[in-house]
Amino acid sequence: MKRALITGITGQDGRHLSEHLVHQGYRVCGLLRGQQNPKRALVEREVPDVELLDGDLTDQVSLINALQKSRPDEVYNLGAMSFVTLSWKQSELTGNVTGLGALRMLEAIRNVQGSTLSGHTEPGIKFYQASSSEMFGRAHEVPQSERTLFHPRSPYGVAKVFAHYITVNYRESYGMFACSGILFNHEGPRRGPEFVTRKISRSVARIKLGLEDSMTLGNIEAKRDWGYAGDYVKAMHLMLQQEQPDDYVIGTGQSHSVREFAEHAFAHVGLDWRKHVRIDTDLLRPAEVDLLEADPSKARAALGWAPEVTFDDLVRMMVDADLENERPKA
Ligand code: NAP
Ligand code: F7E
Repeated sequence: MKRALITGITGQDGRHLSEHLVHQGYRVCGLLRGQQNPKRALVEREVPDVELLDGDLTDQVSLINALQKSRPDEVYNLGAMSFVTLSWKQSELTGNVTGLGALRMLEAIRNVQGSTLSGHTEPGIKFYQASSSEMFGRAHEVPQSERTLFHPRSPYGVAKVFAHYITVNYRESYGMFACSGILFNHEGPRRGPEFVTRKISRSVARIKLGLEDSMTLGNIEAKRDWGYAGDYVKAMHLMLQQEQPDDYVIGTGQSHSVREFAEHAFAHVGLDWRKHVRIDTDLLRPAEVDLLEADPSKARAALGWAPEVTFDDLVRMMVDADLENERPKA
């Protein structure tokens, strides 16, 4: 039985990935931070087979302990301060968790494998780093591939660039089986309500149910390549099953604006978005990422990966799930 350790187990991807790995026959451990993490119960309910271990990406010893307890074949580093807006307000924390957290985990792996600073490690524990399309930021070309220059536009994007390159560097310096998945936006009913797609699907449901009348948005012209999280975690797993470690762009190859997402979501319940959406300039970011669109051809060819859920399916899935969540319980 293969074993995996996942950081960020309480997040959207952690819950999808753990489900996928349990289904593949893995024994899965997840790193849980804090004394009374409010999301513990959620993870225990959704993926009861996962064993939760205490630890925090800002605490190196806790990572070593978690590795010693879980003895994983594969480590998936999904833990991060992942909300771009908050990264301007808590830039140091973002650098520490999202950037240095990856380095701490790589060093923890070297520590438990008994490596020396100069010598190459045996490619024992495989490592996956959750890199992000936010690294492309003010994109130098459209679509973006593994060869596109990085130009991050937020403290979050900058921290992810550090984590990405330290992963590449540990692969090259120590021969570690370390991969980075450069994932474009992926969403679904488990998406945190602070992100724009879930903010919209939740508001649409509440407006349809008569619980609210309007919602606010910031820059509705921003374009993203949105896919479904359940499809994307399969790519993470596939990367660690290859002969050689490498980096891959994962996305759909199609982009849509926030305006289009809202239009589709309101239309799905028979409403006109223009009657319910107000623009709030306080929601604009100090520096915006205008257009992200993936070129996932390498992943398609090398991993045989392709997304299954379309943009329309995704919008419908999220709105339907929120109609169910928000419906007053009898
Ligand atoms: P998410 O829902 O925001 O989850 C983030 C996870 O990180 C949570 O489990 C959180 O735990 C954990 N975390 C935060 N601070 C931590 C710390 N100090 N130590 C350990 N864990 C900590 O994010 P997601 O959407 O699942 O994304 C997963 C990863 O992929 C993240 O690294 C994200 O930056 C990256 N990514 C996401 C996307 C996307 O579109 N979703 C695209 C590209 C890359 P708590 O619940 O305890 O806060
Ligand atoms: O914003 C615009 C906003 O916060 C998308 C994270 O998972 O994906 C995510 O980062 C766009 C931006 O996601 C609102 O200005 C308009 O242009 O949903 P978001 P994100 O910033 O793209 C990447 C790949 C990650 O790696 C990150 O971890 O929508 N927007 N109005 C708004 N955004 C929010 N949140 N709220 C609004 O009201």
